Amino acid sequence: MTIPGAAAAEGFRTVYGAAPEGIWAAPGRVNLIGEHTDYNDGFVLPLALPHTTVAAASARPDGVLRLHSGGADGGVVELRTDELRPPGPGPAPQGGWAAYPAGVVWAMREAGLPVGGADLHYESTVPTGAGLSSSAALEVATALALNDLYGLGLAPVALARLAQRAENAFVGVPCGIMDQTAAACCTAGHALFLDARNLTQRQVPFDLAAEGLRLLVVDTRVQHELGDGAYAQRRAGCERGARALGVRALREVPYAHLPEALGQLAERLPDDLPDEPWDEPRDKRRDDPRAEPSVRDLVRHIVTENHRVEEVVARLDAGETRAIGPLLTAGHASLRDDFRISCAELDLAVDTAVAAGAVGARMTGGGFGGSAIVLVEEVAAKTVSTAVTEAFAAAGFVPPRVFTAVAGAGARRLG
Ligand code: GAF
Repeated sequence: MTIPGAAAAEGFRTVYGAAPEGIWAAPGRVNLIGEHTDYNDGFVLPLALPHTTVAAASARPDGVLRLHSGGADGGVVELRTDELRPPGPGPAPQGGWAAYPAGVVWAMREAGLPVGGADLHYESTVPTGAGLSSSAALEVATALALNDLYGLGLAPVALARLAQRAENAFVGVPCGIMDQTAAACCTAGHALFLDARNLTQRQVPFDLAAEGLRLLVVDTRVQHELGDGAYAQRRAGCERGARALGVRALREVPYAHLPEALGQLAERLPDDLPDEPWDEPRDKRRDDPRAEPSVRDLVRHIVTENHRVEEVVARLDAGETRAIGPLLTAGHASLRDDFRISCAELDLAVDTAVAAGAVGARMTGGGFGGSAIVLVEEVAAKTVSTAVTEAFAAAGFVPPRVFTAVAGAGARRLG
């Protein structure tokens, strides 16, 4: 995967007529396991992709922020840093891709940091709308550039928090902290074992090639925006569950106490949705209003998912990488049946991959589209990938994009 550093410098020169002061990059990610656990103060295990967003940038003394993207339509977006405000109700005045970097500048200034104007030009190889965290890559590349240009001296986790603040308060997406921390803190050859409660972290060696394994990413090409309500609905349901159980966050419910917790929820939330087996055909699920999960289902997913993350890390620490496969596949079933955020394309990718001999597979990211990951023996990678592509064709779905993920580096300065 080519890092588009030279293209970003060249693009900057073309747009702004001078060389940039520097070039910074931040990656997309896949999450190995630990989905929707981040905003429940739980565990996640993402790894950075080689796909990156690169920002070529220079500071400006006049408080003007100019933003330009080589991949987006439209010209230069020009804003005044002292006029940046999170949009109120109604259409966002700074909407579109530029809201992400503008939000980072706003978040830094709101935090009292001495950040002024800048010229920025972006190039990216992170697919957008594929659940691979292109937004966080854009935010974190921006945050790192401003950190250096204005000598802020902030640590990567602090940049991740500011990037999340930008996305929550300025863009209006109630995401957790996983994607921004992955973009800021991942290292090549490792997965990042992150405790989202306090951002303590450990780099877990993840070199699949050395073990004759591969991680495939299947981009279903079904696009889903996190801002469209279903993500917020799941998050609100988890918070309701935590309140009913008298805990600050669902992370505090131990796996061993799950049956007891589900019993308490049945008593304390009499208006919770009934236990209804969800037997609609899979292709109807995405738009089915009955697909809303009960609070008990949400809690079951979060508690079992946190446990799966710890189990996966234990297997990786023990050098038993193949043993994580069934845990990944169980994680998919939980997201499909309890959290109810899968879709026909993701289910088909996972089911076909497993039937064709994959070690394990699951959807990754926020859900309702985006990408699946498939852990597969190196020798079976082609067979499995072909099986998935053929199954999509047979189902009449848009052809998926399949590629290999190798754990890449986190955010860094390129020049
Ligand atoms: C999205 C969010 F941005 C993350 O914070 C996380 O909740 C993820 O969905 C699901 O695990 O990527």
